[in-house]
Amino acid sequence: MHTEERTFIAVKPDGVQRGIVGDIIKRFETKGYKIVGLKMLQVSNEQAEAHYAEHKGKPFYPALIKYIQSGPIVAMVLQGYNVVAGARHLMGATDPDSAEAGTIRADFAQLKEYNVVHGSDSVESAEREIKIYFNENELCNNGKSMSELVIEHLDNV
Ligand code: RTP
Ligand code: MG
Repeated sequence: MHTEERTFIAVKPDGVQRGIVGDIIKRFETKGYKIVGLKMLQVSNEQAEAHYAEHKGKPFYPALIKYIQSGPIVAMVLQGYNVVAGARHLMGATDPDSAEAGTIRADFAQLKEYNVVHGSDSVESAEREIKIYFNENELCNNGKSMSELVIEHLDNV
């Protein structure tokens, strides 16, 4: 039995400031993942610390906390089969110089300190991160099937 899972994705402040939110969302949408939550927000200190708790104590942690709060992010929850790993595959490696061409980070970024996008690294991380940024009532049941819409419409006219 195969089921859908959810992941937490964020266009980081550099991606928002550079005006490439649409390009980044498009990569996930055209893959076929459903957007079930989407909003722009300014990350609070509490949210930043909760999100990056695993990195506390590492040399890059202070810069990371500053980076994620340096402007608004566009936060989203994607749903689909194997979406956690699949979204990370589309994002590419943490360091854009190591990321495969065609991935978001290879195509849109140059430095790991400004790598434009975040994606959860496991289903457990996703559940934890979604709760930091979204209330359950902000998540929508996105059926996302054009043929369903067409048939439903045609059956009702
Ligand atoms: P993310 O959490 O943002 O999706 O990225 P990731 O899993 O590929 O990488 P992770 O190890 O979780 O690191 C989180 C973010 O911290 C910044 N970083 N800087 N200066 C450094 O050595 C360094 N290492 C990581 C990156 O912005 C990375 O995305
Ligand atoms: Mg990570």
